[in-house]
Amino acid sequence: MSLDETALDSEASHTHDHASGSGSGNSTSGTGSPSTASLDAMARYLTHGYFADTNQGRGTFDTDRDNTLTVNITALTGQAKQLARWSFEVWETVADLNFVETGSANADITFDDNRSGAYAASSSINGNTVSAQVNVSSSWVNSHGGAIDGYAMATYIHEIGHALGLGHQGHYNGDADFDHDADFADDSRQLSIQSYFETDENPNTNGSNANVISAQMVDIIAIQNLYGAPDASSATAGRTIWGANTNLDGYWSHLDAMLTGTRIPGIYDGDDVALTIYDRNGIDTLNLSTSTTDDTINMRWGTFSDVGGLTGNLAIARGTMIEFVTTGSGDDTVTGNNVTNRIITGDGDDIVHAERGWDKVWTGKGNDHAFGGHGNDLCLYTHLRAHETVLELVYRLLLEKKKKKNIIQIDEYKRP
Ligand SMILES: [Ca+2]
Ligand SMILES: [Ca+2]
Ligand SMILES: [Ca+2]
Ligand SMILES: [Zn+2]
Repeated sequence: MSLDETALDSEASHTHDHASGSGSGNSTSGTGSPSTASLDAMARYLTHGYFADTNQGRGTFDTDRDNTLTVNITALTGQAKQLARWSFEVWETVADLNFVETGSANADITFDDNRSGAYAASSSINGNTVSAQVNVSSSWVNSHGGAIDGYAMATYIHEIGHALGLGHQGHYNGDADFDHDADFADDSRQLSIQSYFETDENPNTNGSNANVISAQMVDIIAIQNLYGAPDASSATAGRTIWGANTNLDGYWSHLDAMLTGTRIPGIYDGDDVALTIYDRNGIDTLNLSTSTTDDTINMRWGTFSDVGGLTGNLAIARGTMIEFVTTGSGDDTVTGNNVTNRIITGDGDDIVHAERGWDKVWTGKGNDHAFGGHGNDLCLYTHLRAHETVLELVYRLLLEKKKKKNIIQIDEYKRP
C-alpha cells in the first residue's frame, strides 16, 4: 500500500511519495516537435501519461457504488462559492458524478481561497483518492472576476479536473511555452481545459481566443474513462434544447446570452466564450435563432462550429447527437449529420448540407441553397406562393426535388 500525494499548478513545492508507477501513458518530455495524436491518446495522457511523466501516483475517487462526491465550500468567500457551484455543474454535465455540499471536515474535496495561487492537491492510496483540496486565491478571483466568462471560472473547472484525477495536457506545471513544452501538436484549450495554452498560442489550431466555459472534447473522454458517462437522471438525458428557449436550468440556461454577447450582470460580462456541448441522449436542439452573425454549424460530433463571429468556438463532443438546429439572421452554413435532422436557418443567405437521413430544411428569407444528401429529404421555406396550401407546397417541393435530385435552390418564392 502506498500513499501518494500530488500537487498541481502549485507555486508551492511538489510533494510526491512512492509514485505507483501504474501509468503507461505517452512519455514524451517536451523535446523535439510535438506529436499528432488521437483524442483518445490525448485523454489517456490526462489520466495516465501526465502522472507517469511527472513521477506522481495517479488517483481517482471510487464511485463504483455511489456517484456522489461530497464537497465543502464553506471557506470560500465572495463570488468563489458561485464559481465552484458552476464548476460542479460543468463536470456533472459530462460525467457520472453528483457533487453534494457538506459542512463536514471529511468532505471528498475541500475548497479554500486563503492561500496564494491556484492549485489542487490530493492524496491517494493505491490509485484511490482519499481526499483532495482545491485552492483558488481570493485575489485570483478578484482580479479575474466572478463571471462565467472570466479566467477564474476556467481556473475552477481546471482545478476540479485535477481533484478528479486529470493532469495537464503535456509535461508541464506552473508555467509553459508552446514551442518548448508542448507534447501534443493539438494541445490547446480548444480541446482541453487542462491545457496551459490558449487556442491562439498553438500555431496548429484554427480557432479564436475565447474564455473556455466547459470541459472540452479531450476532457470529456478522459473523465468518462474514469467515472463513466452521465446516467439517465442527468440534465441532458432526453429532449434537450441548447441555446435560445433552453430547457436546461442553472449554468447552461445562460448559453444563449453567452453566444450572442448579451451581458447578464453578475453572471456573464459579454466576453467571447468557447465550449463543448455534451448531450447524453434524446432528440436535441441547438437553437441559435437569436444570433445575428454569420454562423457555420457542423452538426457532426467531434467537429467545431463558428458562432458569434468567432472561429472554432463551439464543439460537439464525440458521441453527442444533435438532431435539430436553428440558426439566426446571418448568412449561415449548416452541415447536418447522418441522422434525420430538422434544420431552420432563418433570414440571410444560408447554405444547408443536410447529409444522410430523412431531413427537413427550412431556409427562410434570402438567397438560400439546400442540399439534401442521402435520404428522402424535404426542403421547405417559410413562404408559400399565392393561394398555395402547405400540402401543395410540400407536393411541389417533392416534385422539384425529384427533378433536381438533391439540389434545391430556393430564391424564387414570394409571400402570398
Ligand atoms: Ca438530450
Ligand atoms: Ca440565417
Ligand atoms: Ca442528416
Ligand atoms: Zn493545472
